[in-house]
Amino acid sequence: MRVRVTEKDALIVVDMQNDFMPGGALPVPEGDSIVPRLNEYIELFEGRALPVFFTRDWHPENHISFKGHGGIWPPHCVQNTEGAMFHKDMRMPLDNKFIISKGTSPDFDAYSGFQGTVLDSLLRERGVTRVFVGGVATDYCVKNTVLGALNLGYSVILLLDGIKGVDVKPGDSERAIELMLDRGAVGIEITDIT
Ligand code: VGL
Ligand code: ZN
Repeated sequence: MRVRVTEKDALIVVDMQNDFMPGGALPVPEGDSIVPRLNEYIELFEGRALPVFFTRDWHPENHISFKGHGGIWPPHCVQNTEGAMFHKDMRMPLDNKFIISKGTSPDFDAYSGFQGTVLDSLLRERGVTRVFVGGVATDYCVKNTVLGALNLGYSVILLLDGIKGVDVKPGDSERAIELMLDRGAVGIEITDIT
């Protein structure tokens, strides 16, 4: 496959935060292994002055998704804590970079970067029609962000070499990838970009 990055593209890096990395509160196995590859994609977009969006889980202490507050997850990505910070090696462009916080109110959860955020309006304002998506977790926030983008009418390129899943049930990530492709996302690896 050959894919060319165009003026109407944006990159969305999903939830590359310490709590989702090995040693974190809700670790994605090998979540940190995709940092170098994601940095390559970021550099590519940065080099062409194209926007890069970083989503982050940004929960209050009493968030509804936490055990003891009605949810299934251990507390994670609590606002302003070390666990909520981006992995220290993530490349952060100085220009044309946007941080999108989600799951910020106690009573609502958001697996999609579009849910309750300004992500769609920022993309639209910039004339973006296609998004490249990578990050964690394949079977939760990546999946929901990709499906959200498709529902909103964006074309979606799924970065197969820049995603990792949690696999609460074995095979969850593989099934999530199949679902995203079934819905119209196109899966690529960095060598497909020309
Ligand atoms: C996520 C579980 C809970 C994710 C966020 O970023 O995929 N997963 N909150
Ligand atoms: Zn969360």
